[in-house]
Amino acid sequence: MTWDLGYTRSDTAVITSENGNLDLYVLEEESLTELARSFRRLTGRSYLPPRWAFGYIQSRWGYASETEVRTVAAEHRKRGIPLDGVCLDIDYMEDFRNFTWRKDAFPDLKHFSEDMKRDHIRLIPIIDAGIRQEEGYEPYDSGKAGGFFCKKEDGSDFTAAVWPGVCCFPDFLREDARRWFGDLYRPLLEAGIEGFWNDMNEPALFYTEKQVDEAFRRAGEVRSGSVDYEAMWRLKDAFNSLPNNMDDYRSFRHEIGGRPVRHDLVHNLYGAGMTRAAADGFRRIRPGERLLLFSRSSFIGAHRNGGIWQGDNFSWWSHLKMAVQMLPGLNLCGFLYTGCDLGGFGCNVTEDLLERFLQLGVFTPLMRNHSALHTREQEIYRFSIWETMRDTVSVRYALLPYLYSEFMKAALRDEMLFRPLAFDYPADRRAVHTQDQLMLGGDCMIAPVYEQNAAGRYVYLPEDMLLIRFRSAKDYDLVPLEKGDHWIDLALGEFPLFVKKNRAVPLCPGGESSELLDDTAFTLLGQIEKEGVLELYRDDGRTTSPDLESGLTRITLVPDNSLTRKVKV
Ligand code: MIG
Repeated sequence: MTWDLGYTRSDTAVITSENGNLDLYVLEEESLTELARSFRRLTGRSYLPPRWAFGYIQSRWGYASETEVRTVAAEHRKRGIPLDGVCLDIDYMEDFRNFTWRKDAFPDLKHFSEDMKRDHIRLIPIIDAGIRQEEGYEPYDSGKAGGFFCKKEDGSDFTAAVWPGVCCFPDFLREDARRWFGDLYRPLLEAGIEGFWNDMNEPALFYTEKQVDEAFRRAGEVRSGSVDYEAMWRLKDAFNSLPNNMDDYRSFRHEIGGRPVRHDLVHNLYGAGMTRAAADGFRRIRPGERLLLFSRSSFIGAHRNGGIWQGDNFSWWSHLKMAVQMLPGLNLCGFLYTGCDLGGFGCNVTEDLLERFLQLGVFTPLMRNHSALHTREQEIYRFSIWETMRDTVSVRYALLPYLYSEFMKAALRDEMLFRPLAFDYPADRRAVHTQDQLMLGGDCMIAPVYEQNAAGRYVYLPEDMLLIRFRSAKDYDLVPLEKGDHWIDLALGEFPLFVKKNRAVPLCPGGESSELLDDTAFTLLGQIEKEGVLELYRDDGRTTSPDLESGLTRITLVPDNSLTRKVKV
């Protein structure tokens, strides 16, 4: 499909589909908020992660052994940097084969994962879409026997190279193939794993044999011809077009209702199907449990089955801003459990950039520091300002019961967690054009710093609000501000949260893991001039059938002259 949104003509949107098929749904509502809700009512309730998934997660492409992961965890614990999870990237597998783990590096995964859980840290392994084509490797053998892989036109299995070498691709658009794939997670679940990330499920293809042959043929033409500038581009293109090649995507088929369907026509459903395969598998294998699942590729509808992370960003200031701006779009689609690779995935981060990324991450449901192989090591403890970063993460833990509550209320009421100001203040032209601040839940607004060397920023307040300028969970300023534009001083270790009048944000005492938080004693921060209510949702953090009403505690906010007060609930 092509979406030409004001590209050809700035006042016209043109959507064209290659095969002429287009189902268009038109939703009409009185407001953007209502529109978002009715879209979600149509597409289904958002995925609910377990509560521990709101903790800080450390990740890096390259962690290759139990010893290494234990060291990462210990460095956090030693310094009091809160931590709830460590991701295992492809390096934990045997030769990148899905559903295996290196016996030399992880001799007893079950024992290891249980040990980590005793320390309130979960392991979160990655699973890729491609299955290595290799007889004797169980997932390949069973997939082959079931005929579950995508096929070429001649009926043979489509293959392409990805990390494990030549791979076959499960046909996630088929019920029986999804069921087979979902069951492959069982050994990892039995080893105590409670969370996964699904990757490479666009599916990403490094190359096919056919395209390599073609590239060499084209390169050969250049070699024998006269050397000119066009030949140079042809040579370059021959090899640059190997990965994720459109001809490859056109060359394989899915089976839908017994009929073959070309992949490129259903491309975006592939990652969504993988997410569904995993989620359905979890429902069968662990009924009544919420497991963590987030995916790189997905689609409308699969927000019922898992979250997504924002993909391979870079350690760039512009990508920090972009991460802010991606949140409402994802929320609109129902993907509430989301966040970006904090610090940036590609390139080498600077310490100020990581700190500013973390300050955004304090508020995003997925708060994960992730970086690519060969980039600068990006764990908080690698940096001279690690104490500042630790204090920033500590704010997340003080806010965690509240953020979890806001998330659950949004999910169970089919609302967005992050909204552009335009949704809440449609008549306020200044608010409508504000693109670097977001409403968060029912009471708050965020306005992250996303520029290097900035000692603060301008913030537009669409109504009177209380500024909380955080330095740590215990150290913050409270400044009541009036509606309008304000310059807010925000030195490197400082970041703001704005709270509407007559609302309050509860801070718990904090802790090193989500499981160790006391969610019965809070400090309420807010400017209360007339009576208000704080609705705090709590549950066991794992049940799959949460009940909003019975989980809600209503805390009455009584007018007073103080900006803080203690409550027991
Ligand atoms: O080709 O597994 O987006 O998060 O670290 C790269 C290695 C494959 C892409 C993911 C990234 C992950 C990386 N993967």
